[in-house]
Amino acid sequence: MKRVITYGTFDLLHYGHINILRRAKQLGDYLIVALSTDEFNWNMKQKKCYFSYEERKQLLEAIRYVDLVIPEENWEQKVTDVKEYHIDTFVMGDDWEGKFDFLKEYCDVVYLPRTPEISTTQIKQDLNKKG
Ligand code: C2G
Repeated sequence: MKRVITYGTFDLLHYGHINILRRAKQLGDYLIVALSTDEFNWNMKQKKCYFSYEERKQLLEAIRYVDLVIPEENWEQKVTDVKEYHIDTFVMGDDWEGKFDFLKEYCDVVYLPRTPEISTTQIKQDLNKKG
């Protein structure tokens, strides 16, 4: 069984996220999503999430491509995660191109094209415009 992992905040879940989760799952048989906790988002990514970790976890667990959701609590856990979960392939959107190549020592590393026209920032801007 080929095991795939990907990481992210997935706040205001949108079809760009679904696109990468679908393609990540196509690379194996079992997809783990390491979901950034509220603390990690705020302390390390300066991201204030609209939905809490539990709410974002619930959303991700409802997606057919996702088999397991685990917490992402820090930048350093990826090597441990890859070993602990016997990961064959690490996947991220290509906005992270090259940033996680150190994992090539432990598993395949795949950067997939982002869905260009959608982002949480864009959604928030459009909603503000519509008033
Ligand atoms: N993504 C995408 N297309 C978009 C938006 C996002 O393919 N239009 C992808 C991103 O490239 C990423 C995943 O969806 O692979 C999750 O995106 P974010 O929630 O923005 O994740 P990020 O904040 O980049 O956190 O340790 C890694 C970090 O946790 C990644």
